[in-house]
Amino acid sequence: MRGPRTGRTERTQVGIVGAGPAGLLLSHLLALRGIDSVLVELRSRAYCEARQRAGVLEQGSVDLLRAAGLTGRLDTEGLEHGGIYLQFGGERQHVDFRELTGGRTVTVYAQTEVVKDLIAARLAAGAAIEFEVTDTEVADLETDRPVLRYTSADGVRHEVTCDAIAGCDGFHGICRPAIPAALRTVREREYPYAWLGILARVAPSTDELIYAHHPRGFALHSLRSPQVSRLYLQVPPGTDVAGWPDDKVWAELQLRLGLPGWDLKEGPVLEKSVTPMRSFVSEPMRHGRLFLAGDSAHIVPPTGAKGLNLALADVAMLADALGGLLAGRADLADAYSATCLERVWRSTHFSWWMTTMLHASPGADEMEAQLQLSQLRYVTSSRAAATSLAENYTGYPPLRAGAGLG
Ligand code: RFL
Ligand code: PHB
Repeated sequence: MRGPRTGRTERTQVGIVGAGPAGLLLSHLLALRGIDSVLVELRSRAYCEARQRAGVLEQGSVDLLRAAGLTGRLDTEGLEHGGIYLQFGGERQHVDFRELTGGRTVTVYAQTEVVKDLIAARLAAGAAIEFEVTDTEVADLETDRPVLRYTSADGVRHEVTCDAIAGCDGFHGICRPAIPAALRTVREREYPYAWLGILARVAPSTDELIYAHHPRGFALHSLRSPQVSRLYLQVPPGTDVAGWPDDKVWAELQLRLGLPGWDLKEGPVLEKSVTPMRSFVSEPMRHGRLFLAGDSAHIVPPTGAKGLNLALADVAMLADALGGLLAGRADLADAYSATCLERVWRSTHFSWWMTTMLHASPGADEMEAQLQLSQLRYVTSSRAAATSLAENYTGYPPLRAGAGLG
């Protein structure tokens, strides 16, 4: 391997590590405030735009993207949903978010599309995004001139002096570990199951998402467009997709989602992958001039559809905090971690609650199954319990529209 070519020293206001939804939206929100940033990303643009992940945006996330001028395609292609179905014990019950929350909804619009829209908007504005960088490092975090170093795709080593650094580099990134271990507290739970997800070229068989509790394990019917469906199956952790040919996936989905008189339509499988399930929170989300946002600081299991929404909410808050800090006011930056963590813990609890209510734990006895079924019957028959689910799913507390824009 050749060493990096001659180093280059540069200056920006905010160095951002990671071009996922958190890093991209932060760079956009900062630009709206006239703040410069340099955004570095390990992967290629094509890889970032193709990665299949989340699908559900809270209303507050949609409002935030709209206020930031990013909803051109979302407004025409996003599918607004006023509720979900919970299926258990051979019944399918609707939870009506609009009615329970005074009109709040969620929007199905794939994370890949959010990422494409953000990359296009940043590049059109002439932003500095470096894809396919290597050897990213952050240093001097306890000074007011932290440094971001990386090697760009052409082999040149860069050293960028910043006023602040945003660690938006996901769960496996380098920013969280740059905080001394003695100053970090981690709370974590691994679940004894994973999700096998498929993307299929077939019209959705449902008008709203179906979350199904089944003795064979959890299943979810989600969607992407009038022509493309997204479906998930609970599988053991570490499952190899090679052991799940398409016909086996469809047969299992038919068993877990099936109801008399309802037809699950099948189609060609476009993508298939397995996702582990984890709850993880690392506190605090700030160390000196390094601020963590999104999956770099916290992970939730996907059952509550919260990960992407938390990432967007963090950077809305961070744009405000950095705007203040760069103008000489530290109050919002000082409050950043505690303010974000309140929402993070609410979503962590909600995601854990949805996950444990809906999945079959290996070795679980009939007692556990009956407790889950009782909870599901309660949530679909008590207005108070249904309202709690609806208020959390659509976003609690609702994200202030325009947050991050000053
Ligand atoms: P990301 O998206 O992981 O982006 C981090 C970026 O940082 C880059 N990176 C580096 N760059 C430079 N130098 C380094 N050393 C770097 N190390 C890493 C990475 O390449 C990457 O591009 O984090 P971000 O921006 O915080 O966004 C978080 C979301 O991606 C995540 O929370 C959601 O996808 C979670 N999630 C869901 N969230 C929802 O809100 N609603 C959902 O319906 C939902 N469904 C899901 C999900 C996640 C899933 N998977 C696969 C984990 C469904 C699934 C199956
Ligand atoms: C998705 O459409 O990918 C999706 C929807 C709801 C979830 C998780 C993932 O809870």
